[in-house]
Amino acid sequence: MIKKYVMIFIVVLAVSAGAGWVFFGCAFEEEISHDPAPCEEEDYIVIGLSQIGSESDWRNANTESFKSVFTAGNGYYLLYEDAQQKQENQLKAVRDFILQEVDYIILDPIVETGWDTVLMEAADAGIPVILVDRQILLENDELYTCWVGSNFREEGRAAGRWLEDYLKLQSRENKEIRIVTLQGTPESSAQIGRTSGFADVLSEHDNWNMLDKRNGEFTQAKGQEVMRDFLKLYEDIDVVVSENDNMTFGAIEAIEAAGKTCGPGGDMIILSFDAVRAAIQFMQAGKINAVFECNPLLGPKVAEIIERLEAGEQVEKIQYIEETYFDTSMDLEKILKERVY
Ligand code: GYE
Repeated sequence: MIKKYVMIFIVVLAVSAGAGWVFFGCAFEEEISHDPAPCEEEDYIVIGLSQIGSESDWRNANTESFKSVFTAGNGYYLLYEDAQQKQENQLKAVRDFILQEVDYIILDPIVETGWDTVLMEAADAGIPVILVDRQILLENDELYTCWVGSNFREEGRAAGRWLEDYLKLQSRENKEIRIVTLQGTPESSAQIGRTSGFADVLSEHDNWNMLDKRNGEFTQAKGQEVMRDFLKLYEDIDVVVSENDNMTFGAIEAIEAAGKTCGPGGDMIILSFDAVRAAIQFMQAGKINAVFECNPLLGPKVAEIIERLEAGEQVEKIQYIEETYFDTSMDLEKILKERVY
């Protein structure tokens, strides 16, 4: 215990920019409140959060969601590490959290494999690990407490089902449909699930022809680059499946730069995932056909789990977040008004 608080003190000194708020927060609280409880170190729940990076609007909303809930005011001390898209950085972050004897580790694993050893180390140290967003493949599921996130395969299937219905409405259900896919980070569960979910529906349609699938790294720049290549390689593309909104934004730029159009009534049908505000706006502008929601606001749910664990309760191992989809037939103005990310 002593060691933990010594470590926290060192971290507080070292990371003065990030942690300055603790001091200010405490000073401020002491001025306005006679109850100093939240500012005594031993009352903080110390969280180590290993985030993947900042590749997309989704990711930024997800980070913000955690930061807004794990505050000193709520009784938390958050150690935040951005892995800049590298698993090795995440492994190092988790090991640092173990050394600092945090109370909980929150890990958003960039890919599904390669975590067994480090999770064993966390288990040996008695630190519960909560997985968020992406999942991992483990020999031993006991190595993490629970997982909270989206059903990516269902998202992929929903996109496939939406396309089926849309093609029927256009009386194109028996025509050849030429499809390309911009994929997210290879081997991430968001990529694996969305690709395989869409493939489930594709396998039911002999006339759907998947021309190509390439890695767009979940970023706008790479999405644009890959779409530019697709447009050079394939003359007729009917559908673009883009495994996140930011790649979609890049793809739209490439499509328009090539003198083509997309969205309802355009040359290509665009299907996207995440449903961040900018994607809804692109739908309003008639450039995306449908977006399959992936909810990044996991902070409150994880805080609730931690409260239950603190109270000695059991929590469900796998916890899915509810999600929906949006298309241009809906009242997008209203959706945008209610949208917080
Ligand atoms: O769809 C994408 C991203 O893992 C669900 O990661 C997440 C994905 C999200 O950066 O935008």
